[in-house]
Amino acid sequence: MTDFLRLAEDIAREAGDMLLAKRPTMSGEVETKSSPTDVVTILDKASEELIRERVMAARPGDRILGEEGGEAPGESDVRWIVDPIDGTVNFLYGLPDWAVSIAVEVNGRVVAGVVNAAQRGEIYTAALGEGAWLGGERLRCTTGVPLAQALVATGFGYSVRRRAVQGEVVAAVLPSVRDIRRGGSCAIDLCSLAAGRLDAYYERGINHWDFAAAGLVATESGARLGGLHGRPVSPDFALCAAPGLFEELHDLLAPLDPERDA
Ligand code: LIP
Repeated sequence: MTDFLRLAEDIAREAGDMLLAKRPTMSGEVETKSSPTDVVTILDKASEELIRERVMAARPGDRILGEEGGEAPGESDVRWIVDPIDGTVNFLYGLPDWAVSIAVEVNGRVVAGVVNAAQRGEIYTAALGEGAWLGGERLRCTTGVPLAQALVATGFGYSVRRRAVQGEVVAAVLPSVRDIRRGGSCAIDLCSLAAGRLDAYYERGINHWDFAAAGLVATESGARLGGLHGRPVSPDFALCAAPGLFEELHDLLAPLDPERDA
């Protein structure tokens, strides 16, 4: 596990340094994906290429799932799950909340995760059963926060039909919580929760590469991560908070039927 974590951290650091160096001149070169607001920059692709090359050089035969390149087949029980830039819109606009996210899964279970929030100068790491860390500091999520006092992060998908429902849902949540944050990077939201900077997070429509590494950071900080009605976290729905607050927020969200699109 330590070897996986060390390798993932070295690679995430190298990708983050490359992105920091090239962003000022190259971030404007974009293509669109699922909708006109869903963008991929030339640097998302360059970052994923770099990560794939480094993983393949060190661990030939492992499988890799990446946001931009899809799944590369392989025989190994080990799969690397890569988001080369989570928070691409922030990256494009020069906002600091974007991250390189790398998780290592063994037999379908994430055992190590690294989130390099390079422009913040923060690298979050976690290993299964061994805790979550920001540099030398062990992370613990907030506990005992009632829903009415909770600072809750969420996000919105790129499709208009999904956003219409997400707007309704957040309008219903807002009067019951301290406040809402929309940071623009699922990975950073989950790491911020692990660091006690947020109390809860929910979102419909995030992908495996968005939450694989940061989800481990959050759970290793003591938070519960799951879907609605006892289901595991998935692109259908992600909810994360300390036990207690998780259930309170779940019971507010579930009747709103937030897994639908308009
Ligand atoms: C983004 C997420 C963000 C979410 C967006 C999108 P990308 O990832 O991290 O929180 O609200 O829908 O999925 O596209 O920047 O990798």
